[in-house]
Amino acid sequence: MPLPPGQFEMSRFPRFGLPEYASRTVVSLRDDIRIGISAGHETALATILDALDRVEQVSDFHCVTGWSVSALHWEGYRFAEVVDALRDGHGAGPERARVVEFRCADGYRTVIALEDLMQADVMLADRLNCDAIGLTHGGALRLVAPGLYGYQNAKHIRSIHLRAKAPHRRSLRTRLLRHPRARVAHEERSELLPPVIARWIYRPLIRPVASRFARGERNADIGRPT
Ligand SMILES: Nc1nc2c(c(=O)[nH]1)N[C@H]1C(S)=C(S)[C@@H](COP(=O)(O)O)O[C@H]1N2
Ligand SMILES: [Mo]
Repeated sequence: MPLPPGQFEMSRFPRFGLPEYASRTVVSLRDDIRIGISAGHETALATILDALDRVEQVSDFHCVTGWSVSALHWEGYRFAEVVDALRDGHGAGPERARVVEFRCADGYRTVIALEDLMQADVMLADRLNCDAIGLTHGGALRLVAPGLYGYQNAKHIRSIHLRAKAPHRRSLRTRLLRHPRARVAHEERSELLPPVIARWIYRPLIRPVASRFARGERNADIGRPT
């Protein structure tokens, strides 16, 4: 696939994210992940996943700071099938849902338009390039949404909630650094800044942030049983 506007190709898939999450090295546990609708019940996501077919896909990944990696091989479940199963179980409730909030084991959160998550290439993935997704890339389960910038591809998912609208007001920092939709094809890098300005601000952050994430991961190895 040709690179989207403003992206460059990286040969290796780095551990990456917002700097404050670099040393938060916690994975989620598949059986603990909850899914629900705002006012309704929560259920264990695993019971929904266990009834679905497993799927695989090869797709590219684009971080808003400008790096992309191509041809990652993911395995897991189609997100749209998870939503359909939830609707079957809950009747009318999810009909009003417009957004989905993901909360992650490291404290990261993001809110995504449901419409963007119903695309055929959106997955909940538990395997990457033939291995379980570990600490590096968002184990036990992460979102893979190739059409949305990396910051919408929530790692270490702990809960998923379908909601009528976003639960929080967006802070100024969030509005500067992220766009509520984040569609790569529309270069939705920032809610407030034009994309070319956002490119210019983001580019110098790539190396230092990648180093922080690599260091965070190395430190997590210390004391781990061998
Ligand atoms: N839980 C969690 N998910 C996250 C992040 C994070 O810091 N924590 N960072 C986001 C950003 S900005 C990017 S680019 C991708 C990076 O995914 P990777 O570490 O697999 O490269 O994860 C996204 N999902
Ligand atoms: Mo990112």
